[in-house]
Amino acid sequence: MRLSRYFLPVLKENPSEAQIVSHRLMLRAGMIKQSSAGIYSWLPLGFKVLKKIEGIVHEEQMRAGHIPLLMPTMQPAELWKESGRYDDYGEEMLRINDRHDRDMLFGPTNEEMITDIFRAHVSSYKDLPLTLYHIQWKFRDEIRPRFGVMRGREFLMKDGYNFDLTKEDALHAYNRHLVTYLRTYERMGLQAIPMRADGGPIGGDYTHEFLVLAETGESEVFYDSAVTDLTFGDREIDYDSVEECQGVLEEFTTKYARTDETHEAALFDEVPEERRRVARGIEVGQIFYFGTKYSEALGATVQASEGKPQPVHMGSHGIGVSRLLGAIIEANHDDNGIIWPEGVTPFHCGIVNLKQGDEAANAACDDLYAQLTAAGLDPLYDDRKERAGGKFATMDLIGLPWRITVGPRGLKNGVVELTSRRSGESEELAPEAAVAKIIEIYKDHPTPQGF
Ligand code: 5CA
Repeated sequence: MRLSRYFLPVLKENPSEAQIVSHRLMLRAGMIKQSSAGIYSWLPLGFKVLKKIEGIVHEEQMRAGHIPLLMPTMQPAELWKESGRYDDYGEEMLRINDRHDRDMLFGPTNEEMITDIFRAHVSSYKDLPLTLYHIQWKFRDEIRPRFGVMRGREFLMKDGYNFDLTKEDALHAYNRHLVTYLRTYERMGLQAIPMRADGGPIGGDYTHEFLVLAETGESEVFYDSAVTDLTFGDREIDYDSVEECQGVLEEFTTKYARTDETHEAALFDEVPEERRRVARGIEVGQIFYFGTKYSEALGATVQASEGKPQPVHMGSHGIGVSRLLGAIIEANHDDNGIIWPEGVTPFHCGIVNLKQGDEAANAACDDLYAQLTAAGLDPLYDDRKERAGGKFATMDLIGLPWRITVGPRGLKNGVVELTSRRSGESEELAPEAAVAKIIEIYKDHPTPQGF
């Protein structure tokens, strides 16, 4: 993309309404525009990152054998009356009447609807295990929408639902989700720690939240600092193996790590004092096992090999897709702007032409652009007639992890400059060598093609 032809409405001033850094930077970098409280338009740069995050979530879900589908945002009230949650859900649910005066609602989550799909089409144990998921907009009429996309009213969520014959099978699905989540967040450059939590309006007493540590997080958390040493890394895992998934769950959840809802001071005191941490975190996902709560209420049963039909065991598993942008920025920024991890960056690399119009500089930039594009990468070429300082400031603000700077003086010596946004370090090298290095870097960060 050439910046002169792109739509990147960056703001020079700090927007006064933003209280936390990620919100401020998303507004300043021209990623989002508020439409009303807690509801945002996703401008091209924000949309691009959102799609990258979605892509990683899809890849990791499908890797584990989970099946994507798409349910509507609007739901009929009847389903929620069947489960009993229509009244329970309270004012967070946006209720709407259609022209025939039918009660509808904008879905805050989809347990009822997916159970309805299941009961309509599945009746044999042979169709199990089954995990279906979608990535769809949700609406929760939060009393205090704030911090930009972090606590929105309309927000994008991945929600997945497992259907299993037995509790044991459903717990395997739970563990499998935990593994997929660890991989997912690490690919986004995040450490998200699973912590024992509370079921809330979804239900169930067996649930973990995934928390990214950040001072601006809304949750208070208590943990053994040894959990922060754990990484999933690039290990291969057999998602069908009960032992392997259980092993990962034990590795990542045995040490003390809880949100304030489930915190137990006596247990926490057993952690060696120097490892006890009380901090704040951003909840970027939650997994639940709630057994037959919805299947019983809605009559989602399967016929086992013998005996009468029995309600299936279920769980649901959410990732805050749009919230993740805020969480990633909270964890990756400096005074000059965002620092995208390679896995989710909107463009792989910036190209800054220090002297737009100079024949040699223009030709070198065009060439770099062509080579990177031919390698399947997505560069952003700042081809505007602007001062170098302004171009650098924009690149730093929008946070592309790598920048190639091209100027007539360097070209005379056959070199361009390659700069890391994170370390600030630069090296001079031949244009082809810079391209080769960028290609090499992104080999380790396969990202779905962007928009
Ligand atoms: N049905 C279950 C799991 S599929 C569910 O709804 N879980 S949840 O309530 O925990 O939401 C899943 C994730 O969505 C949360 O972990 C959080 O990351 C994100 N989320 C929840 N509310 C908001 C909100 N108001 N704004 C942005 N993200 C949100």
